[in-house]
Amino acid sequence: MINVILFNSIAALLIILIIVWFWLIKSKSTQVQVDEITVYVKDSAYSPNRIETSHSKLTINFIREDASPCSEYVLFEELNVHEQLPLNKPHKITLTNLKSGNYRFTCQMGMYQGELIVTNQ
Ligand SMILES: [Cu+2]
Repeated sequence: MINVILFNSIAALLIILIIVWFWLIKSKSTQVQVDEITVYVKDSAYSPNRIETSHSKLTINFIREDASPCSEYVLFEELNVHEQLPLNKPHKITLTNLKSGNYRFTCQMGMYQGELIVTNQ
């Protein structure tokens, strides 16, 4: 009897862990199937802040709703991209020749943080 209860408890716990794990993974990253994605700059963060793509060319449509001067520029340091984001107006940045790797994108002072993950090889 005690074994049955123990077994059921472990089974229930495993199911909860699996659900939480998938839910957490899903909420963190956005897998891009098309070659364009919209990223909101608001509430002191990029949303989504983790973008995964298998493309070598990707257009990111930044929509900055955060008036903080801190969010005015977005930098992709490794890709040599440094662009000004207008307030409340979409601004597209097209990245080309993307190679497999992880690329960080940040505001000027690095308070806003995002990551672009390219897996095209
Ligand atoms: Cu900043």
